[in-house]
Amino acid sequence: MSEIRPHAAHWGSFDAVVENGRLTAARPFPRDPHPGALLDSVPAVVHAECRIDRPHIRAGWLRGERAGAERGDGDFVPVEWDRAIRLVAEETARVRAQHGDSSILGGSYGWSSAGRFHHAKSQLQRFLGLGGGYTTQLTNYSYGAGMTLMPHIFGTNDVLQGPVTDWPSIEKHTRLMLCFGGLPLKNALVTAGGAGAHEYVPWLRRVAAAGIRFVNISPFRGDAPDFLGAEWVPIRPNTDTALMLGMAHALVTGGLEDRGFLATHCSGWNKLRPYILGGSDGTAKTPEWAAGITGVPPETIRALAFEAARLPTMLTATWSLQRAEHGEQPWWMLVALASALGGIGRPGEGVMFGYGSLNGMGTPRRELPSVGLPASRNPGGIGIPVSRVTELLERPGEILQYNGRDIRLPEIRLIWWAGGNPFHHHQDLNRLRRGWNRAETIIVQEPWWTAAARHADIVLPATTTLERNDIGSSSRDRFVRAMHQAIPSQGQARNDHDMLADIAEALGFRDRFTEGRDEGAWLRHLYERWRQGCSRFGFDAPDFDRFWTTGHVEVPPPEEDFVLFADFAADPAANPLNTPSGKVELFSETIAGFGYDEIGGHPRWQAPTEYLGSELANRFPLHLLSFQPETRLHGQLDPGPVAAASKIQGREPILMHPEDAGARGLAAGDVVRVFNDRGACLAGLRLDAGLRRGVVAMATGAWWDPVPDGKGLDVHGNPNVLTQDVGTSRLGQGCAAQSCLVEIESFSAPLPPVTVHRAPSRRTAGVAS
Ligand SMILES: Nc1nc2c(c(=O)[nH]1)N[C@H]1C(S)=C(S)[C@@H](COP(=O)(O)OP(=O)(O)OC[C@H]3O[C@@H](n4cnc5c(=O)[nH]c(N)nc54)[C@H](O)[C@@H]3O)O[C@H]1N2
Ligand SMILES: Nc1nc2c(c(=O)[nH]1)N[C@H]1C(S)=C(S)[C@@H](COP(=O)(O)OP(=O)(O)OC[C@H]3O[C@@H](n4cnc5c(=O)[nH]c(N)nc54)[C@H](O)[C@@H]3O)O[C@H]1N2
Ligand SMILES: [Mo]
Repeated sequence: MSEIRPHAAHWGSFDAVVENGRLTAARPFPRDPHPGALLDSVPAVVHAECRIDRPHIRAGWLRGERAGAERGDGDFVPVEWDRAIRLVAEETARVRAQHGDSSILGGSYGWSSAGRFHHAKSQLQRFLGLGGGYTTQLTNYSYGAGMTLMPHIFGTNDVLQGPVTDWPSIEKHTRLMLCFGGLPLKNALVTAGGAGAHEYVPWLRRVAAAGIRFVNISPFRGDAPDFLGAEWVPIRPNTDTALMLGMAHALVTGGLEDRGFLATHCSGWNKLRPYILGGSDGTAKTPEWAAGITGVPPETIRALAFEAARLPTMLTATWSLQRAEHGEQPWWMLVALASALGGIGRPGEGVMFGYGSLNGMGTPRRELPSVGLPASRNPGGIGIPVSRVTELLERPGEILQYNGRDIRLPEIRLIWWAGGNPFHHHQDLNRLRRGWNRAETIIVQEPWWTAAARHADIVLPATTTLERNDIGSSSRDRFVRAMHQAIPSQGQARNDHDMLADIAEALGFRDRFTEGRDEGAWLRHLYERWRQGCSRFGFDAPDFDRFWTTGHVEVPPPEEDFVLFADFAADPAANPLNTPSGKVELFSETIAGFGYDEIGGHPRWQAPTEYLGSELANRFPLHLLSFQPETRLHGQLDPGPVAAASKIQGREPILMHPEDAGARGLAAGDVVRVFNDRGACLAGLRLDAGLRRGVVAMATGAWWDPVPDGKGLDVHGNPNVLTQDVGTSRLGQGCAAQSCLVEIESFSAPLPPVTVHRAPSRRTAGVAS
């Protein structure tokens, strides 16, 4: 007899099919118009061999090896929950008392799971905030540079977080869509908080049928699905700013710029224009100049500019463009280009970031709150930009500059992570590991033996969403989903909330943490808060009991198309932007005033230290893109069958142009060694003529599996052993993962096995408590 339970995940809503206490299938939510294949991985992953079955403590930590200890040798001692809770509470109290609250790093960045109550990162932050405070993390990996820049330029982050101008407006009004980074299908498999409906592909098909001309400006042809019929402009990675400048030059010299809009809606054109024409630095940013940098022919650059001036045009860039050294520049320059075209705030025109980056961007949505835990407080209050985590660990006491602020870096003694995987998300993992090992104690809450859990001292096994009740919700999705518990806790796993409540009890603040509610009472409470919030926006949601039995609430789509900045476009004096000038800032006095030499007052071309035009390309002649995986969500679902089916001899595939492979004597299906000065990994070679020559691409997310030989060869294929760990600039301090050069050679030694999907070896002998 099978039972069916409604459920939700970042990769889609589904009906959980349960037989004899085991999840046997995840059947797509019937209301989802385009469910994704990632659901096929769920049952195997929930019951995977690499689930953490009970609390574990690193044997060395129990022997007193703390700061400077090498982690990751797999030598763990299983312990009872009571003992784990006691040790964690004592250690937290000790560190707070001896070193202060800011010596605990608890930002705990990561996607956690769908389900807004049991959201692990929020639970941990609430716990650490109530306990006295902690060092937290600011911005994100996704668009950290962009989200720091855009408030200076547009006075808002709506242009990247949404609501962006929606697909119905594009369908009716756009004639040309220039897509930097394309409109990839793979990224729309997920929505943070739980995708009820995957509406991206249906909308893309509709806008394609409307006869819009699409241009995919990307090193990778595969960034646009065939049905768009997109023209492909293969550009060198990290050179988009130069292409945009070349287009702007063609507009200005052709007299095609919208002078009215530039005068009434923008500030700083008088400074940017001379830069484009060469008056301010002696170099005219002609299409010929841009061609030398981008590898795109000057005729193409000119034609793109003239077409964009002639047709109602939407400019868009994926978030990836700003995850690069000087990543602020292409986004700022795209805003400048849209300003020169004059379409900002007109239906179907202007500039938006990330239509192709996540399901739900551009989907029509009503302005409504989403379900969530109330924001927690952090009295300690120190925050560092998230992608500067290694620097934080490496140079305590020193200053980190960020967006006009000088942040003194605290000395971190205790690292605590729940719901994120730094050994997935961070760059230059060998360097991260050295910084990480400086901590005295590392606590990780995880359902699986990820690399982060393997590099912890105290490992607390968390349940998956299937083992608890919750509510799935995202502001980008029309469905709020009931997530019914489908199976019992696996092994001794516990909910993050419950384990933190017990630790809070040992520290004397259980009641403040739980507010006297259990899971059921919290869900009702959060739902009711949401329901009341909705009624203020004129939407009457059903009561909790009806919601819970129906399994979902559907929010009707809005009646009108949405156009971002429409009011501002219509009357900039009456509806100014929230910027110092009230206009779009093509020159920012604020940014110029920070005095950072790597970012000036207006967008400009700056060569990254690593790209195909830099000197380092003589030694490492291939530009590595590490994009989002089609087969999983970051590291999540990597042990599942969908990811396994794509691997080559168990290694993550790397895409390469056939001629680049031929020049190195490599063939499809080979296991190759990808390397630079920072590290090396193995990968399985896949040939793809749709990649620009000199560019290789590998998805993120294969679990880091370094051989313990001291040299750290990752045998599985995690691109973050290769990527560069620098901030985009001192303005954004975003992650610069896309600025990375490598070389590839054949790997002829016997293939080391991939063991990371098995539980680590462990000592069962107890150690006295
Ligand atoms: N090279 C390169 N690196 C990148 C990027 C790139 O483009 N290139 N992209 C970056 C981006 S945009 C992002 S957002 C990051 C993503 O980085 P992360 O968000 O850190 O990656 P995830 O693998 O989703 O990590 C979430 C972790 O939470 C765990 N988890 C799930 N449910 C629960 C739960 O209920 N309780 C607990 N305690 N844990 C749970 C999962 O098992 C998983 O290990 O990666 C970044 N890294
Ligand atoms: N299936 C799946 N979907 C996901 C995720 C996932 O893990 N799995 N992660 C989600 C998350 S957290 C985020 S933040 C978003 C990220 O969304 P994006 O940042 O948009 O995703 P990417 O796949 O890194 O990049 C999109 C494309 O940009 C191109 N590109 C890279 N560098 C350059 C460049 O310099 N110039 C140009 N013109 N193009 C370039 C690459 O070819 C790549 O395919 O994706 C989300 N969607
Ligand atoms: Mo992200």
